[in-house]
Parts: sequence; C-alpha cells; structure tokens
Amino acid sequence: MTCRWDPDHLRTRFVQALSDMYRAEVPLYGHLVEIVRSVDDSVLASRRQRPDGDAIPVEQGLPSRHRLERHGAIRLGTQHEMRTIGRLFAILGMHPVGYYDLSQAPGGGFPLHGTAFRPTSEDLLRKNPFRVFTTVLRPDLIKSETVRSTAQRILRERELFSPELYKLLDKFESFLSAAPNTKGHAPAALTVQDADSLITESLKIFKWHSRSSPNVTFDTYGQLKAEHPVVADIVCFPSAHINHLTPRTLDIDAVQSEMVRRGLPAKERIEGPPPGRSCEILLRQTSFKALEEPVTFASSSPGTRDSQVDGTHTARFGEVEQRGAAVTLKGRRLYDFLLEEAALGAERVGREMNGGILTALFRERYPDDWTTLRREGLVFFRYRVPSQFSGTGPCAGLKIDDGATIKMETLLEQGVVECEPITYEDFLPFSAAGIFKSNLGGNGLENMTAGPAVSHGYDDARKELEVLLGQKIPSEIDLYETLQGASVRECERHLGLREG
Ligand code: OOG
Ligand code: NI
Repeated sequence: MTCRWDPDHLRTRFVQALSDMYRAEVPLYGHLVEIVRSVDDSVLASRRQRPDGDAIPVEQGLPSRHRLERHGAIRLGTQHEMRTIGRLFAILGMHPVGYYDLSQAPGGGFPLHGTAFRPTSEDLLRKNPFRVFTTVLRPDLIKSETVRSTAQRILRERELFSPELYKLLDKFESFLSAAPNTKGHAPAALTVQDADSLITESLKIFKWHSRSSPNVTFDTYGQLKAEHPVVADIVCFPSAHINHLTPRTLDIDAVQSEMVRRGLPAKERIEGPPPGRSCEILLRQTSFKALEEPVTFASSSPGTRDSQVDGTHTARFGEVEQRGAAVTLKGRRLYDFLLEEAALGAERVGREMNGGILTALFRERYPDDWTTLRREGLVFFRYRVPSQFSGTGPCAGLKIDDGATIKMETLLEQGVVECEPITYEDFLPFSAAGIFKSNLGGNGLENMTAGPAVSHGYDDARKELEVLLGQKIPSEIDLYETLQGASVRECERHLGLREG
C-alpha cells in the first residue's frame, strides 16, 4: 500500500513509539507523566478553560497537542552521527534551530556543541511541536590527549545506524527531492511498510543498552569518566540512548512539589525564570535525577574466562517543562543579565543561587504585564484582525508603524487588532547546563552556576557546528521575529492597507 507523505504524522508516530519505549525502559518516567497529567487536569478543572489552544485534539485518534511529549535529548559522538541524525530528523520535519554553547558553563563546561532539531513553521509546530535537544562531542576540548585519542578510536568503530535505516533515508530523501508537489501522495515506491520500518529502525538508535560497546573495558570507562562524565556517556555505549523525555505542564511548581511528596529524586531547583510571575516567559524546567543503572563492561584482560565486569552508569532521567512567551533579543539580554546578577549576588554571600534572589530581581526589573512587555519590545506577539474588522481598512497603501501614520498601539486600543504572545519553542543554555549538571553529577561539576549565555567565541563555535552539520543554523530569535512580522503583514492585508 502506498503511504500518505506527511512528516507531521510520522513525527507523531515517532514520539509515541519513543515515549512507549522510554516508559518501558524507565518506569519512573511513566510515574512522572502521571503526575503531570493529574496536575494539569486539576489546573484545567480550576481554570475551566483551555490553555492557548493546546488541549484541542490535533486529529481524531491522536492525543491532544498538550498531551504529547515536548522534547527529548540525545548526545552524539561524531560528525557522521550528527549528519545522519540530521537526515533522519529532516524526514520527520525537524531542523536545527539555535546554537547552545555548552563549553562556557562556569565552574566546568561541557565539551559539546548543542542545537535543537524542531519543526520551524507555526503550522508544523501546531501539529506536533516535538523537538530533540542534540549535542555532539568536541574532541578538541578534551584535555587529556590519551583520552581524546581513545574516545576517537572507539567512536570510529561504532555504527549507530542499521543498513536498513541507511536505505530508508535514501528512499525518503529521493522521494522528497523528486516529488515535492505530490500534495501528500507518495509515489508507489514509498509504502506504509517503509514508514513502519523507518520508525522501527530509528528506535534502535535511541534504545538503552545495559552492556558497553565491545571495545570498551571497565578501565576505559573509568578513564573517560574521570575526564568528564559526559564523555563516558557519549563514547562507551553502542547506541545514542535517549537520556530523557519531557512533557509540558501547566504548573511546574505543583509538579515539583508532587515529585517531592511522592518521594521521586527531584532536582533541587527549577531552572529558568522565577515563579510567581503573571506573564510567563521563556521556559522553566525541572527533572527527577538520573538513575544509577547496572551495566556490564568487558574486563580489562580480554581472553580470560570471566571477561565481564558489573558496573553502573548514570544518565537517564525524566524532565518536565513549562513554556511561556518568546522574548526579543532585548528581552533575552535582560533575562541573561538578571540571571547573572542573581548568580553574582549568591556568590557574594557564598551560597548557591536560590529562588529568592532571582524572584526579587525579576520583580524589580522584568516587567510583568503584557502591555508593558509589548510596548518595551521585550516579548514577541502574534497580531490578528478579528473577523468583524477584516476588509474594513480605510487607508489602502499604508503600512502599520511605517512613517508613523498608523500605529499598532492605536489599532490595539481600538480593538481593530488583537494580539497574543508567541510561545517560546526553544531552550536556554543556563538551564540546559543546570540540567546536565544535576544528571551527570560528580567530577568537578559541583561548582557550576549560571554564566553568560553568549560567550566569547560563541560565533566561532556556532560556525564550527554549521560546518560539522553541513548546513546553516538559524537563530531562534530571527524565527520569532519573522513570525511576528508575518502576522503584522497579514493584519495589513486584512485591513486593506496593502495590496495582496
Ligand atoms: C541535555 C540537557 C539539556 C534541556 O531541556 O535544556 C536539555 C542532555 O542532558 O543531554 O535537555
Ligand atoms: Ni531537556
């Protein structure tokens, strides 16, 4: 049977399969999902309304957008692995957006480049916003030369992808390039079986193996871990195990308390903006900490009869996120500045950054009503003309906020245009470093606190990842800017201000 070509449908199937696999592998994650559902049900019951359209079912038979997991994370070892993952994710409608420089985290950085593979258009995000925070090893940042060459040798011998997967990537890609205008109908060559196999073969890449790669002994694991736990995690296993999945919640503070109440090993603090704001911005995240799981390693003396050693590895956890509005560059700089101030304040009094300092700083410095956030250009908005005003424009040929003739503020005051904040769909480097830190533990990572998001060398590092990937990585802020701009143009058209 031929199959309907639909990356969104494939992405949804992929997330569901990944979620089922992860829940079976890490039962505690299933527990977290239950907590999120019960918290969200209570929030919805008390609000008696639907959150930004998210609780509306996407398609019959599919779970609502809100119920779908929002993101997962993987850590890769080589350029080949990164490029091949890029090919797979493109078929699922996910493309690299944003660069996260994880090498600059104060108190101990990570030898990693980071980006998020995600849907880029509003339409595709609405259908299923799933994204994967993807990091790749930067061997040049591994300090020990011996560890660097050992890591590179092991990775050269690793094959993450099955021969079937390579064939399927070729097949889907040739369909994509050969028949871009088939309006959803694949040529006979692309079958339902192909789509099923793509999911099955993909899951193999992200599956957990409780056995190290055959060429990794217990001692080698120890050496790599002593250099940096993330190096051991990336290099020593035969798969790129998914290390967490993350549902979105409507009340992350309630999820955090519930995790503690039920005895889950919750992370100490919620990453991101402080609690208690009326206007949620960016992203708040927390997790239960990674589990220590049994792993079998090859012994250091191959050839002996008992050539296996039982050990453990700590990598996999469960996370939860609460999303707010996307902020402009100005809004982001203010956020970064206040986070840094809070970290410095905490340092001065010799404590870890705690919620109190951050809350106080934000209360004082970060506006907390939508009108001020909009007027000060701190948050991105989507503008629209309510249907009763559509086509009523008296001033054909004019543009909003251009030449000061028609002000968006005036249109908003008159109710001719409405607006709503655009949801932030990306990640935060401070928060990501905090998540990494609490899930890798040990080895000099303890002192890590927040630091500047845009570090020295940020542009060079981003370019390095672009070369490695073989494609440009758009900035997330540019994408929101484009989205906001397109909504303003659309308003102009509806009001008859512009041709088109
Ligand atoms: C990725 C950690 C970052 C997030 O949500 O910020 C992350 C990892 O642990 O590999 O997922
Ligand atoms: Ni995450």
